[in-house]
Amino acid sequence: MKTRIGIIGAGPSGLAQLRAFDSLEKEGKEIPEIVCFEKQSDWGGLWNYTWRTGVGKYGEPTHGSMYKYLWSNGPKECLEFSDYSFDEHFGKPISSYPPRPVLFDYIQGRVKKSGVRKHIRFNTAARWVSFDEDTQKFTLIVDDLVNNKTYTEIFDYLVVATGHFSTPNMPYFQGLEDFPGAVMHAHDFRGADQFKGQNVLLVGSSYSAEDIGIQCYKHGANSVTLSYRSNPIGLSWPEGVKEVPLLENFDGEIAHFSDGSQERFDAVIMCTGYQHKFPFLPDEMRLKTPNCLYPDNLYKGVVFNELPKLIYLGMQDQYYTFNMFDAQAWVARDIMLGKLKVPEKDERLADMEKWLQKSHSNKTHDDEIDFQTDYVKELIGMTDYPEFDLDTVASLFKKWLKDKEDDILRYRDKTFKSVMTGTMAENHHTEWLDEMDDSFERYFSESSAPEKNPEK
Ligand code: FAD
Ligand code: NA7
Repeated sequence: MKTRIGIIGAGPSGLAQLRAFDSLEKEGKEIPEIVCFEKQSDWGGLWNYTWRTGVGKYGEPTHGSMYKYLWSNGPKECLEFSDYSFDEHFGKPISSYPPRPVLFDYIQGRVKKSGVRKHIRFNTAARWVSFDEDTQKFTLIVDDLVNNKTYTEIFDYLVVATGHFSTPNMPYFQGLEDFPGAVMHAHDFRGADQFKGQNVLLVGSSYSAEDIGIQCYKHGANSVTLSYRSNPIGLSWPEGVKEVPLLENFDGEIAHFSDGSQERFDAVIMCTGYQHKFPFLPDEMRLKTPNCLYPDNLYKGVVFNELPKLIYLGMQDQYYTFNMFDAQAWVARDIMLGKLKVPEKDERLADMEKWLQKSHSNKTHDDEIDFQTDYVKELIGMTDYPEFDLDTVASLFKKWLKDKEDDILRYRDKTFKSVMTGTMAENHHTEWLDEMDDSFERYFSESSAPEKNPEK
């Protein structure tokens, strides 16, 4: 019997796993039987934009957290696949911070070329998993959403690649129930247009608060206020955007903050992060972690320590994304093929402890970048995933942080050189602040006569 591998999720992580096996098959090697289950009707995970919020067509919780006008929040040169460059895909240099549809196109290019779509069953949601100690096999129950049918599949290995930026962490503040305006989580934010002319309060001080805040500014909100719990983002914000300490409660439309200040708002967006949520996994197989750079219980960040045949991809907080998922997927592939040996539990624990201790000593964002760089380096050293200059990528990430500090409204106009091909990125024809159209067509149009942002 051929080894059977089940993959849950066809976002960038699940696709990396499919591509990892495909790269071996292209070398003429025999690969296991693979089935990937994806609850959406297409691949790409979060990059597959949906206008829907709440539940989808078949009543499943909507996975998408991305929004209209989302442009890459880091340089594309930091996420480039080392086996499929931007040059190979687009055939010409493009800017360093493309909009979502352009990156979605790039992700799809590699998997279209490799032909892995045949392994994916779309509109199919994982419902429940169990593991039989005697047979050492997983039973996966799935729902075919289109035909409203439930069925079961048996696997030797299971790869969980369901992402962790989809289930909102939604806090409560006293008086919210009587707040007269819109209250939403970043997960349900689909575009800043609706906040034009409004006074918007965002709770949180991380990526979502920062980007949704400047989206609202760009698209004409009257004022944007970011409320932080631990630390402010601390950038020099344009006029009309400010940071205040933590929200305490509402009195009608008036928000009260912990420094005693108060202000009237039209809308509240909770940019308060997400929960790792695996409703299809029993307690003993569930990864339980906050959003951090080294989730406990995952050997090499991928192998579930309590059950090494269970693999998790992409569960870390992310500086690195696509190429880190690749590095993980290649390691997972070689483990599943028996080419890489998973050591005994004690050794695994010692290895995880080493990384956990290291992660606890991170003090600055630069430390975090170095930490994740070392992690990705170690993984890449374990397999035949094409090596690339990770130290240079780390320096690009640090430059990106500095650029944001220098000018949060203009960092996306900067350009970087690819570490894969040496190609220098192009300047986009229009500055980010003036570019109100994030479509693929507009991005690749020749227009060099930008219209000024009418809101700014
Ligand atoms: P996901 O992309 O979340 O994909 C998981 C897949 O699993 C989905 O297709 C989902 O439908 C499927 N799934 C879930 N549950 C089930 C189930 N029960 N059964 C079957 N299928 C299931 N990264 C960057 O590099 N650059 C950016 O600019 C950037 N911007 C971001 C902006 C936002 C708002 C968010 C939330 C994230 C952003 N990210 C960005 C990070 C993002 O996490 C990664 O780029 C990437 O999408 C993670 O891939 P993934 O495959 O691990 O997870
Ligand atoms: P993150 O990066 O996990 O950040 C969550 C933020 O929410 C962080 O600032 C938290 O503050 C804050 N938070 C969480 N709970 C609360 C409560 N109860 N009150 C106030 N503030 C709170 O999530 P993001 O959505 O920003 O980013 C996730 C991904 O989306 C990222 O990869 C991007 O690419 C896009 P803390 O600092 O913990 O006090």
